[in-house]
Parts: sequence; C-alpha cells; structure tokens
Amino acid sequence: MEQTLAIIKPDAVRRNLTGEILAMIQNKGLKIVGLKMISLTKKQAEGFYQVHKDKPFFDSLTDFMSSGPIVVAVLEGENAIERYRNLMGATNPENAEPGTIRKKYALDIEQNSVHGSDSPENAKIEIAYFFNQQELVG
Ligand code: 3AN
Repeated sequence: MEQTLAIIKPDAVRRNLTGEILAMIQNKGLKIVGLKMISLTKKQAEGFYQVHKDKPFFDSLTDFMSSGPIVVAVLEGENAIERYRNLMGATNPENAEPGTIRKKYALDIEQNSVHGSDSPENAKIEIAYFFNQQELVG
C-alpha cells in the first residue's frame, strides 16, 4: 500500500471541476483517505514548491497556486504514486495522453489543473505539509 498527495489546482477548482477530477481518481480505484479545500498564502505556496525556487517560473507558479482555493487529497492504493501520475498525464498538456486529467482539463503548462507526488520520499513530505494523522482515515 502506498500513499500520494494530490492537489486540484486553482484553475480547476475555479472551473467547478473538483467533482469530475475526484471521480476520475476514484474510478481508477484509488482510495481517498484525506480531503480538504484550502487557500494557500504566497508564502505557503513558496514553501510547497521549494524544489523549484531557482526556476524561472517559480514566482508565477506560486502566484498562481495562491490565486484561489485548492483541494488537497491523500490517495491510497497499490502503486498509488505511479498510478496517479499516469492518470494526471504529462506536465505540458500538449504532450498528455488522451484520457488523462491534464489532457482533458489543463489550460497550459503552468495552469495544469492537478499536482501529484513524484516519489515515496516526496509523498511523505507533501502529505505532512497539509495533513496531520487525525485528518487521515484508515
Ligand atoms: P509535475 O507537476 O508534472 O510533476 P513539475 O514538478 O516539473 O511537474 O513542475 C511543478 C509545477 O510547475 C507544474 N505542475 C506546473 O504547474 C509548473 N511548471 C512546470 N514547468 C513549467 C514551465 N516550464 N512553465 C511554467 N510552469 C511550469
């Protein structure tokens, strides 16, 4: 069993896509064990995306991520990290496979509707960034 952090980003929450994206996740057999809607401050967005702090898109990305509510979820299942990344599709929606969330909903490479952890180490860090143990169900 593995856990991963999923985020439905402001572009998708704004377009009322939360339910449809959660349905795509659940239809893949991934179990939602934690879920909430929150708004990030610019500082919190910068903290979450620290690994990208030297990238040219860092300021714009953290502006975007703090521009409106997001939905954060913890997904659980066998191989959940890879299965959810496959469901998300490529970072750039132009390269995303048909049937993926980003192919269907992403607006561009920055406003690409969803985030998913990319490794077990990062999943642990990212889940702990948003959830305490009491907020995760068994
Ligand atoms: P992924 O979310 O597919 O793992 P990362 O970790 O490379 O992609 O990038 C994190 C986030 O930064 C992306 N989800 C996207 O919102 C944004 N991003 C990545 N590359 C670019 C870029 N070239 N220009 C603008 N934003 C980008």
